[in-house]
Amino acid sequence: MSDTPDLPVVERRRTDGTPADRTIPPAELDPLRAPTDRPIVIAANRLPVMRTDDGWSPSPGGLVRALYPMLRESGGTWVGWTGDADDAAEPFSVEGVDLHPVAVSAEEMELYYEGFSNDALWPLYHDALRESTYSGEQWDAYQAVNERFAIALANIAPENSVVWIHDYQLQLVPAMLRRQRPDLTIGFFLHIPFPPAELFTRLPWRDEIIQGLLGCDLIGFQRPKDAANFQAAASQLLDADTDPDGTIRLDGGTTIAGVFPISIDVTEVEEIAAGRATRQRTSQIRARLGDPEVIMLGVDRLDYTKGIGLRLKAFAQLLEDERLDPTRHVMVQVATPTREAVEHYQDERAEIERLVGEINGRFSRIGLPVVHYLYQTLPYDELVALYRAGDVMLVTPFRDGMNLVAKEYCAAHIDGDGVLVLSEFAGAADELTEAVQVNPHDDRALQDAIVEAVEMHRHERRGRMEGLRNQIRKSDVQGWAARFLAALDATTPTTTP
Ligand code: GDG
Repeated sequence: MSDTPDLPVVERRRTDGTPADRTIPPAELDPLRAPTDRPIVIAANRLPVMRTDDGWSPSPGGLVRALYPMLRESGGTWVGWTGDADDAAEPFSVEGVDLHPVAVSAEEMELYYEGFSNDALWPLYHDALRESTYSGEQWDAYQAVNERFAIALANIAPENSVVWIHDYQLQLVPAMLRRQRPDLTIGFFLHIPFPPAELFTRLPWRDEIIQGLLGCDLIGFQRPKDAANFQAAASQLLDADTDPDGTIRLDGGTTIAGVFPISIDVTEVEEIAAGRATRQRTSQIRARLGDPEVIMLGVDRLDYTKGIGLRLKAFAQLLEDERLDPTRHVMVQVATPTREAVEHYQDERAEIERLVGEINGRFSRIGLPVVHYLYQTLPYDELVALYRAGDVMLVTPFRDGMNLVAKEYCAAHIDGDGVLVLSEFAGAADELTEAVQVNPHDDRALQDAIVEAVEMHRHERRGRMEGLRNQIRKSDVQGWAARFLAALDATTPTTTP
């Protein structure tokens, strides 16, 4: 839940240009009952809808598909920004779900969103992979937008309802809301890692962020380590009492830090993968790439956390050392545009494009590039066709909350084949133990992992993929949402200190 839009989805359109999910029929979404009798109110930086020629329709993607039916059933509301600066749209409703826009000005977009959220918090929460910018002006805007969200929630949440707030852009909202509405049950899910205390304490406003989050009854994290890091920060900075079971007590309030690894809509990906059009497109992609023996695939937002550059360097070294052969092995890298106004992202793009040019210049043949690089947001069914075409999927982030691409790749491989190379620093590594796991900082290990994947015997490939697919089927995004909401419902609302 990190970018434009701030949900783990990007616009999904069919290859003929029509939206893949213009409308999500209620019948398709209804089977899951909300695990609480109380109305649910969601808050996220972005609303779960996109503009179409006919108005608005739900943004496609797993998270929205999981939450939409619950909201509709519970008579709930989603509070968020439309994505356009200064858009003070009136509340509206899409397919039975009430949507409540929160206005964000052009200046706040720069200071709160690109600045504090994506140039201070994002790098700090990802191992400080880039220098954070800490600016009082950005912090002021972050507080102002969080306050606006809290006021909107306080005004619209029905009495004793359940409020579920999402991600690092809104960490102050829980305590702001708690002060105004002690009757509410408040949950928060952090989609990105929570850093170790020794990094987190660099943040000039570290106490305020912890206090903000401790307004919750339940905070969900992707990995046990994230929950432990948060507990350690609360204990060290605010002297909160913490229990090994995740309970945190401060000033008469109780918050639980729990672990809820997010997942994907497995059925949706499997259905797209099984479609005739997808199968045809997969064959066409292979043919267009020159029918190579092995297609290696990378799919990422173009973010410096994702390790795209080191993956390209490992591929280049393997070609150089003749462990891979440019006539038999090709790489496709989809790098989705993201946060283009932020300087670290401009630098990362320049470096990746330089590397792609260098590798192609050295190893390609006329009409047959060895790296196919797409700086584009592809239609979702095109992405699934690519997943199916990919023999080896390279997911090598330096740090990643979960990484849904790794799960989507496995779900798309309904043929039971394919190898996933996965960084141990992606949250998905906890569950996807049948992947070829690697420390991406170790260049030789990464090269060896790629060769191991390329040369893996069919029997082993299939055995591992079966394990991966079984694991993913066991925990889809619907189950994730249901587990979080059930745990939240089970907490006792804290009272105002
Ligand atoms: C954050 C956390 C956590 C990518 N390119 C295209 C496209 N995508 C879609 C993928 C996938 C999503 O974007 C990316 O999700 P990830 O999980 O891989 O990464 P982040 O965007 O960084 O997400 C992450 C997540 O939140 C959820 O909690 O897992 O750790 O950083 O769904 O399919 N979709 C389309 N075209 C593209 O070109 N249509």
